[in-house]
This record gives sequence, C-alpha cells and structure tokens, in this order.
Amino acid sequence: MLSAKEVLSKDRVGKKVEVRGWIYRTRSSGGIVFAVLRDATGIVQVTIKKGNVPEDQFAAATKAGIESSVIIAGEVAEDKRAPGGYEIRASKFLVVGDSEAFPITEYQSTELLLDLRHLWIRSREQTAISRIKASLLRGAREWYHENDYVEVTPPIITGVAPEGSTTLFQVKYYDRIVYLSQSAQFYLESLIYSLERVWALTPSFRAEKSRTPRHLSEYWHMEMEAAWVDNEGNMKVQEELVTAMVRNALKECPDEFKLLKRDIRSLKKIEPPFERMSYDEAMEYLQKKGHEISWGSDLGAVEERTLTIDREIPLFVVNYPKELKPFYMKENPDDPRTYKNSDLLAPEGFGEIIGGSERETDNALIMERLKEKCEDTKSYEWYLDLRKYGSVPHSGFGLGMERIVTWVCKLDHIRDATPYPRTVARVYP
Ligand code: NSS
Repeated sequence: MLSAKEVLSKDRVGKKVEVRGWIYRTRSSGGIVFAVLRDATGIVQVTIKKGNVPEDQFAAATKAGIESSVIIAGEVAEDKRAPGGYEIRASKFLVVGDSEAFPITEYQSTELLLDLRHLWIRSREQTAISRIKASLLRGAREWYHENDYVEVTPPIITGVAPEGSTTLFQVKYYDRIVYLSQSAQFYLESLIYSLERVWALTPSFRAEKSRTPRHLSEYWHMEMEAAWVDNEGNMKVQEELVTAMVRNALKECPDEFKLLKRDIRSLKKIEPPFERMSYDEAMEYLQKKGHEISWGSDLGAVEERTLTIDREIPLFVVNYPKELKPFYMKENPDDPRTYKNSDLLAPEGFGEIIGGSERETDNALIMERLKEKCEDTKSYEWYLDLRKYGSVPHSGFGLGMERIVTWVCKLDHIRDATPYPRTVARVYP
C-alpha cells in the first residue's frame, strides 16, 4: 500500500501500485470515471475505464460519491493535466465505506462550516494547518529537550486565578466551586525549586466575552519557567524558542505552506535577536502614527497592528505600567511604575503571541497587590510559601499555540488554528 504522495514520482511510472483513501472529487464522462483520491499525504488522480476493471467495480465507481472510502489498484502513468503530474489507471476499485451526499460543497457560509466542523476538518487547508501546528510543537519540544528543560504536567482544576478573576470559568467540584486553569504558571513556579527549568503544554481557559479574531475560550498554552533567569534571559529563551519552532515548520512543511498560499519569505528571515522596545517608546511611536492614547493605555489589537505591520521579525514590548498587568510580576527598579515584563508581538500586523515576566519575590509586595485586587489571599498561601524557602530570581512566559499558528499560517481568524474552536457562541460539535 502506498500513500498518494509516494505515487507522484517518475520512478513509479509503469509500476503497479495500490492506494487507499477518500474520494475528493469525481466526475464521469462516457466510459471513464475521473476520481481524485485524498489520503493523509495529499491527493492523486485515478482514472477508471470501463473494461479495465470488473463490471461491478466500474458501476460502483460511477456511483461512488465524494468522501466514499476506497481501495484502488492500478498502474501509474504520467499525465500533465493531473494534480501532481501523475495518475493511476485503475485495474481494481473497491468501495470500503459508501458516502451519503456530502453536506459540504464549494461555497459555504462560515457558520455552516462551523456546524459541520467534524466534517470540515477533512479539508486540505485544515489538514495543512494541523500539520504545521504539529511541526511547530515538535520544534519546541526538541528545543526544550536540547536546552535541559523538563516537561511537567500541572493540574487543570485549580483554585487560583493568575490572570484575574474576570475571565474565570467556574466548575462545580463536589461541594465547592473551583476554576478551570487560566495558566499553569504558579504550578510551574513551584517546580523550579527542584527541576530549575520546566515547561508544560496544557489547555488554558478564558471566559472571553468579546468576540475577536484572536481570542478562544479554550486554547493550548505552552508555558515555561526557569530559576536564576531575569527578564532579559527570559526574552532570550523566547526568541530562540520561536525561531526553532518556525524553522522546524519551514523545514517539515513546505507543501503545506504552498497549499495555504502562505508567502514564507518573511518567516525565513526570523532569527534572534528580536528588537526590544519599551512601552514608553511604543507610546511615542503610536502617538506619532496618530493613535489617541496616553501613558497607561493598554495596547490592543489595533495598536499592536500599527507596531508590527511593517516588520518581518517579532518585536518585544517591555516594561508595561503595573496597572495593565497581573500582580505576580517583578517591579522594575529603573521605573517602579512599571514591571520587568515583556509581550512578544508577531510581525506583519499580527500582534501578541507571548506574555512573560520576571516574577516578584517580595511577599509583602505580592500581598499588597492581591489585597488591592480584592483577591482571596487564602488561596495563595501556598504560592507565598515558595518565596519563604530558598527564594531565587526566576522568570517565565506563556505562548498561545493557536496565536502562533494563526500568524505562521497567516490565517484570518484564530478559530482555524484548532480543530474544534471554543468561543462564547460555540461548543458544538
Ligand atoms: O495571559 S497571558 O498573556 N499570560 C499568562 O497567562 C501568563 N501566566 C503566562 C506565563 O507567564 N506562564 O497569556 C499568555 C499567552 C498570550 O500571549 C496569548 O498568546 C495566549 O496566551 N492567550 C490566548 N490565546 C487564545 N485565546 C485567548 N483567549 C488567549 N488569552 C491568552
């Protein structure tokens, strides 16, 4: 049994092959059926000629609808008109699973495609995106391994809210209310005292009421935490990691990028160091570009677009005002109105893909901030303990996997970066 991709080669011409997959397109004319077969590796054209296959198989081929699963044997021939330049001239055509009239045809509304997501994920675009995502993940996993990070498995059910209580999902947990994790950060922080460098890939949950093309209610969060690392060291990890991920995808997925019509020239240019711009400088730049904002304003999608639209390399914005960021970040001694933190903005207008910081080690400051935010300090006692027994400077960050996929694949909307997007409006299918 060969894959579709393996068939498309000069060496196969004149040879007998067998393939299996799903019918992607089909039409018949006179005594010939032209079917295009799709499998995990791509598509290949098959011609089934009356007389070359048993009569009942020819009848089955004329009737077989889109998405029927089939096994086909035949001889490979060159044909310039066929996708990929080769086709199989069938001598056997077996239907394994018939298909009813497939509900997805060429021009469909976004809503219908979301209702039929369980079928739409068979599309070649979604398949290419899944492969690129896997390749980005593999690039990251290898980078972490080569750099002595240990992969750990933090909990998803939790009592803490690192990113604030407004986006928490509550869960009934026996006789109490707990939360779905927004971030594994605090658990990763607890693990650096033994393992020093850790990372994790977990689902994170955000009750994001606003509908935007870059927010999901559930996303895959790749987080790292490391002892003895300051904010600058944290950014070095990010630029190396992102470069390794993008390079791996470029190496493994050239066909997928082509299928998505993603121009990869700018992706090829990505390498450390990425420019660092302070929040203050970002404000100045944005004001010059006509944005009506002042010191203390948050950077939203619109501002991040202005900052990155003319760039090909990601950009760090560092040292945000404290009121814009969570309580756990380290105060910036050079300007105590700000934190030692960074957001990494992807280029080409895309915007934030990573948030990271050095962590506050002063428990008195942490308590003060928690009280200011009216958080229930009792749930954080264990977190404060971490600073009581051998505290060390440490930093970490979180990378949104669907965000990086959206940028790398240049998708219009983050929902296409995951097979089953969860948003305010949707948990089906
Ligand atoms: O809220 S973050 O900016 N930061 C944290 O959660 C830290 N506790 C991470 C850490 O330091 N360990 O989220 C991190 C990233 C952010 O840059 C986005 O890329 C992504 O997580 N993110 C999201 N992706 C998709 N949908 C939503 N709603 C979302 N929120 C954050």
